[in-house]
Amino acid sequence: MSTPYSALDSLSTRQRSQVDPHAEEYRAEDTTITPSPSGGYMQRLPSKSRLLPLASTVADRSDPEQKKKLDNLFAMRHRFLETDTKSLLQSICDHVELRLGRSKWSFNKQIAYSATALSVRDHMIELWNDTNKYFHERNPKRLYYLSIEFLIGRLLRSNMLSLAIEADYTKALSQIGLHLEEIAEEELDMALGNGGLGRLAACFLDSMATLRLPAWGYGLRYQYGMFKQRVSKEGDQVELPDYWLENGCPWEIKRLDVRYTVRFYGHVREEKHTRTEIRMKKGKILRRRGVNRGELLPYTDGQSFNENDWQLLEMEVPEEVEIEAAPTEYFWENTEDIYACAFDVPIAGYHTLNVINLRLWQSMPKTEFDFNSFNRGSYDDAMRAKQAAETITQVLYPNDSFEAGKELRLKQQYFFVSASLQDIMRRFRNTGMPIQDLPKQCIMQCNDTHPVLAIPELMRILLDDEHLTFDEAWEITQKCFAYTNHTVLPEALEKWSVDLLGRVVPRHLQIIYQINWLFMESIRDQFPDDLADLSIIEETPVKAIRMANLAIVTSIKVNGVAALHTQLLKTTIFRKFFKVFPKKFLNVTNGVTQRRWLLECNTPLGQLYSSKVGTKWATAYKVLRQIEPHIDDAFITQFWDTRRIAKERLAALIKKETGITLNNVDEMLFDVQVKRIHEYKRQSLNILRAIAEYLNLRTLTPAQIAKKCKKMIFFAGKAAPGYYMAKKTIKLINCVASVVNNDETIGDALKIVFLPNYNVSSAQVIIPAADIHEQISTAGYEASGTSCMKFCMNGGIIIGTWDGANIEILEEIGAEQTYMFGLKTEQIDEGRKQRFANGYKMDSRLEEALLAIEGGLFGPKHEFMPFVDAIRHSDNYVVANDFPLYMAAHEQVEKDWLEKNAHGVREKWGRRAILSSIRMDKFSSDRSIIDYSEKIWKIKPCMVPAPIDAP
Ligand code: F58
Repeated sequence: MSTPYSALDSLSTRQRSQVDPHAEEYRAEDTTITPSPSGGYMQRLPSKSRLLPLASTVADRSDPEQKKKLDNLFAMRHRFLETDTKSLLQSICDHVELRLGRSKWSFNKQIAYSATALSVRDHMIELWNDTNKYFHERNPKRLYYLSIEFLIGRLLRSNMLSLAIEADYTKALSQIGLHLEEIAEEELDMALGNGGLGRLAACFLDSMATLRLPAWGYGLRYQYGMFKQRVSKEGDQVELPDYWLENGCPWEIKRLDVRYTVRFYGHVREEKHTRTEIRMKKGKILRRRGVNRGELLPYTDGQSFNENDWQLLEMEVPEEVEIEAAPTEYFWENTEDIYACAFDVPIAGYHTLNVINLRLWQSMPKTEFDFNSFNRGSYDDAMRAKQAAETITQVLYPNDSFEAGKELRLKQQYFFVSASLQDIMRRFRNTGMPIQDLPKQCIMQCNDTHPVLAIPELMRILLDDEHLTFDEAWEITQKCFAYTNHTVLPEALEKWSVDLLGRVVPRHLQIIYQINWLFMESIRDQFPDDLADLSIIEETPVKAIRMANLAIVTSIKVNGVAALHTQLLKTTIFRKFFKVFPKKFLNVTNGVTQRRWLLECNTPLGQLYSSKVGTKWATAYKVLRQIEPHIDDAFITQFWDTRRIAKERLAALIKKETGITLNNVDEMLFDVQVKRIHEYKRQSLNILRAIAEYLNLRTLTPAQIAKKCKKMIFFAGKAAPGYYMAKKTIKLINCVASVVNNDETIGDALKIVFLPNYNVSSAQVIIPAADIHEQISTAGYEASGTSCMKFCMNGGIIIGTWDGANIEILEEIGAEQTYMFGLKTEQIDEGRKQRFANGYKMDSRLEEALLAIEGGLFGPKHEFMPFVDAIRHSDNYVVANDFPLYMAAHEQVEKDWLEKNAHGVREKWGRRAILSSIRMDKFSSDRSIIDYSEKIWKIKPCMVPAPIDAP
């Protein structure tokens, strides 16, 4: 019999029957972070110990009354929910009827989705509660991942996979005529991010949970996520609001009990605490001589007196002095206050009992409306404050919003960190530890500079609430933060004007100035010439706070996201900081979760791999390397079978969304570039190459065309609404596509597709289908890039520049598996000079492509002139230099694609694709998170123990 109150002791039989056969292999101590090769629920027990009841509960049990209540409660939920088909079906029906209030006799797919998701969520909540309880009892050091974006995507299938209940639900749903794949399509993406940075945060959460780390994610619950992209008839991007909460979000748990006040504006009142003391000091006085001898008068230097009557004496005299009785106090007053309300999203680890929490904050008014205005009949005025409060988390900012001066963006950032820190501090205070132990108990990772106001906010709490001295507060704060940088573009480094920051958070501006003063003093002697660059305050006419500088000065560690990127941080934008703090800088190369980006999105390939080496690779990617000896003709043929499925799936999506038909996808090279549209990512280079290839096709005879490699050049991605050039690039792609796809003379030789509204769920269809993927940024501009990792994992072959993570990928998978081209980072400046030197001759194919655009072959030439002019006259991203090298690389791609063995199989290509895929272990986010944990966070797993016999 197991001890009561040990919820985990009482897993249902289903869960116990899933004991992983490899569990015995898992010998790592729970003090070492090792992805479990077993990947099963049943990790080794940390000891014979069971999950203990909360200490308070134990105490209560001595009281018979209390004991009875607790026994009754425990009896209600002492077993985990059952997962047999009947129970699951029952649960889905219950949710349809009882939670969603619909009739079980007629409900649509959307309700079926919501009910199924709520049912899955029930299973997660059980584990999530136990995880929270277990963390609370063990009280380990915690990691808080602060990110203003989490690009989660859909959760239904990934949660089912994590809990190992997909097959059970598929069966249950089939009994009422529903297909899991169909209802999964009803889920709206949680698109709370712009791109790579937000998606990285989502992959990291998945790994943190899977590695059983005591970690929390904190973010914002935007009501409108990344805008929906449509393409107009003319080929322009059209932005529509993304109201992802249209049907409610079944994953989140609204926490009415977790609510904090966040303050803005107001002013800071200083209260000096002094008292008057009488002190004796050496002084001079005059003493009368003669009859009145003894009379005393104060003497001031230079005063004249009659020496016959007065004698000058030196002696101790009393004096009144004002002294500081206590440190000056600062009161932030007359603020405008709103509430931050918590919405929790449980994040399940894969095949583990750990389910961690992502807490998203939503802004709410403190008072529903202004009664006075309401009573006066001015309903608009009555609602104004409410609306202003709600605006803060209304919409996700698109990525063109670097410049200072965006008040709402600043308020979003402060709102986010203030709520998160109040929550973190509440949890810390509950431990009863002294405030000086804060760094032993928590570390906060700032995902870029957006959460960096957390630094002055923690200082403010320590100074104004905990009443520490500045030195004490600073000592603690410096040990609590780490900062990840995601860009080397100087213009993308965040700055806030001093005026704005001082208005919105006046106390924080004071603190930032004081931090800067301390820092400047500490380096003044050693780095006198660098002070202006190192200063947190930029002394430009409009003074600004440099958030990256504040982050670097404070953080325990600063990391870049790929080896080249970190190197560039040290030698370019943060060169001077690297001189001051050489030990702070380190690299943690990005990674992606293979669970979403292979297991979930490419089931056929995943199954093929598992058939050879088992399923352990889901938590230990390295296991896939064991496939290498199995790569024979039969395996390669099977690999191509999986690709056909993936390519047909993408072709169907393209047909549905654009009307374009792709025939014979097996033979067609799928050449894919998907990412945010940005000049440095060079969709421009790709579309110019596409035009050049098209112009060449037009010169060929039908017989020659028939021999050519058939290809689809595929684009997807969003342009920031205010980014003119990026939007013109989208239009050009669409206009070129329309001409090429309708040119019957070239048949199926070339198709160009722009798929609107790129998001996580369409990425899960696109990525498995790519034969080639374009990672062609100007060298030195892409911090890392993560889609390249997802493509490679799925067997897409990289055509890329010497940039970001491409370089490390090549080192891992072998140069033979890649098509690398173009100028290297250190050659870019020289390349630019040559490009505009006398005698430079542009590649003739590029010249023709530009002429074709200028000549109006693709429609509104005047609209494309800025695009053409940029290449002709400034070419900041060295498109012209790299163009011939890029064309050569593609010629090689075509040649290799056409090569087949005697059995008509693309054997060599298939082998390279498989090798690319199985050698990607370095780029699993599990590896990244282990690096962060060991090198920066210094945290250890806190594994929720496996159940012991159920009663
Ligand atoms: C991306 N940054 C980098 N920023 O461009 C990419 O190389 C890297 O792989 C990835 O981060 C993860 O490290 C990125 O996605 C944004 O989306 C910002 C969001 C906030 C506004 C400015 C852009």
